Amino acid sequence: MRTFVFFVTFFAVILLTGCKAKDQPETRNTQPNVLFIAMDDMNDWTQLFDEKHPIKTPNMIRLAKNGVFFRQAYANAASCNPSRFSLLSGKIPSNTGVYGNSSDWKSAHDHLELLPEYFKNQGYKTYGSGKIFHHHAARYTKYEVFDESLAFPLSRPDAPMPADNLNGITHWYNKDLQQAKKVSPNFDWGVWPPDPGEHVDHRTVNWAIEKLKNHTDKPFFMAVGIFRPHMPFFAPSEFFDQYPVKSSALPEINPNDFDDLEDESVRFVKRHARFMNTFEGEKQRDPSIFKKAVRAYQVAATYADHQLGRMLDALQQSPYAENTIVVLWSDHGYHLGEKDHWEKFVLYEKACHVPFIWAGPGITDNKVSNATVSLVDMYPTLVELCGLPSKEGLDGRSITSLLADPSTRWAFPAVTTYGHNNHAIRSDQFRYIRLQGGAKELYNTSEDPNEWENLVKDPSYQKWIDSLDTWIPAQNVEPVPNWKGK
Ligand SMILES: [Ca+2]
Ligand SMILES: [Ca+2]
Repeated sequence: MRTFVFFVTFFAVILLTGCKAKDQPETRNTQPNVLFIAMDDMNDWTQLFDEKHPIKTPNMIRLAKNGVFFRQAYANAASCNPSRFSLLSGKIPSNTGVYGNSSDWKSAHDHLELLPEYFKNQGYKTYGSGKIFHHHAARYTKYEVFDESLAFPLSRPDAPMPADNLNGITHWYNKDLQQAKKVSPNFDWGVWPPDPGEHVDHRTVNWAIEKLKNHTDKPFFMAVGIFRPHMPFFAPSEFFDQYPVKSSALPEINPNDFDDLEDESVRFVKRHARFMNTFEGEKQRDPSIFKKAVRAYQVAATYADHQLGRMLDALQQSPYAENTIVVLWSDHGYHLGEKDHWEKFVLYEKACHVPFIWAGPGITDNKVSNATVSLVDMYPTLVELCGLPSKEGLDGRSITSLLADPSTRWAFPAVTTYGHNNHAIRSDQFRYIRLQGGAKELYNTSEDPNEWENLVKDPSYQKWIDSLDTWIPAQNVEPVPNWKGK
C-alpha cells in the first residue's frame, strides 16, 4: 500500500509539474510581461473619476480596483501625434519639435529608441495592435518596433465606412457658406458597421487576444490601441441604447467664459472653431444636433471601455494573469463644448486630463494617487518595473515609488504643450497657461474645476505664478517639418 501511495504521489507530481510547465511558459523567465493599452481621446467625464459622471466605464473601474488609479494624470501634448510620440519616445515635445498632428516624427525618431523598440532590443517579444502611433506615422515606421503587428488602417479607420455621414452633416459651417467644405467622414456617429464584429476596435482586440493565446516564449510587450472614443463615434446599437437622447447629460458651459481672456488666448481656442460652428449651423436642420453629438461621445467611450473589458478578461484567463503589468492611458482628453470648444488642441483641463491606471506585479491594489504625473513618465517606469537597464536621456520620471505606495510625496507638476512654445503647468492646485505671444491664464482648479475664473491679474496669486513659471520648459526646439514635406 505504501509503495502504491508513493507511485501515485510520484506520478501526480510529474503530471502536475508537466502541466505547469506546459501551461505557464512565462515561468522560464522572471521578467513581467507588459500589456500597454491606449484609448484615443478618452476624457475625464467618466465614472472612473466620479460615480456621478454620466459616462459608464465599468472596466476602467475594475482595473483601477486591481491597481493604482492616477486621478491627476496629464498628457504631455493635447493632440494625438505629439502626445503619442512623446510617451513612446520618452521625450517632451519641446525637446523634439513634434508639436502637431502633421509633425513628421521620422526626423525626430531616427536617433531615439521608442518604448516598444527598447523592449524588443532587450529581448521582449513585441506585439502591436490598433492605434498606437498616429496614422501617418505608421506609414514610415511600418510598425517595425513590433515583432508582430496589426497596423492601424491609415486613411479610413472604420473601413468599410458608410457612403454618406450617418448623422446627416454634409458640410463644415463657417462664416461664408460659399466656402463650405465637405465634412470629414470622421465627423460622424451612429450604429456602424452593420456587423459589430467588423468594428475596428473589435478587430484590434480580437487580434491581441489571439496573440495572447498563442504566445509561447520570452516575456512580451503587447500594445493594444483602442480607437474609440475618437470620432467617428461608431458603436453597435446596444451601446446607443444605454444613453437615451432625451435624458443624456450635457456639460456645464459658461457663455461669458472668454471675458477674462487676452485676445491671444481666445484666438488659440478659436483656431479650431469648425466643430462648434458646424453644430450651430446645423441647429435649424436638427435642433438637438449638439446633444446628439455629446451623447454619441458617451456611447463611444462606453464602447471603448467594453473592448478594454474583453482584453482584461482574456488576460485574466491566460497563463499570464499574475505576471503582467497592465498600463492603461489615453493620449489626451476631450472637450464637449466646454470653453465653446470641441475635441482637443487646447491647454485646458478637459483637453489634458487623462485616465491613467496601472496594475500588476510591484503595484499595490485598489489605491488612488493624486500625484500630478504625466504620460512621459511611462517609459522610465516600465523600464524600472521590468528590471531592464535604465535608459539615458528620458524626460519622464519613474513613478514606481507611487505604484508601491501612492501616498509617497511627489513634488513635480505636469507639463502639457500644444504647438511651439505654448505650455500649461498643472500642479495639484493650479493650472497655469503661457502662450507663445505671452498671454497667460491661471486657474485655481481645485476650487474652480471648470476653469472659468482667470486669476492671472490678481496680485495675491503672483507668488504662485512666479513659482509655476519656473516649470515652463526653457528649451523650445524648432518644429520638425510636417509629413507632407511642407
Ligand atoms: Ca487622440
Ligand atoms: Ca473665464
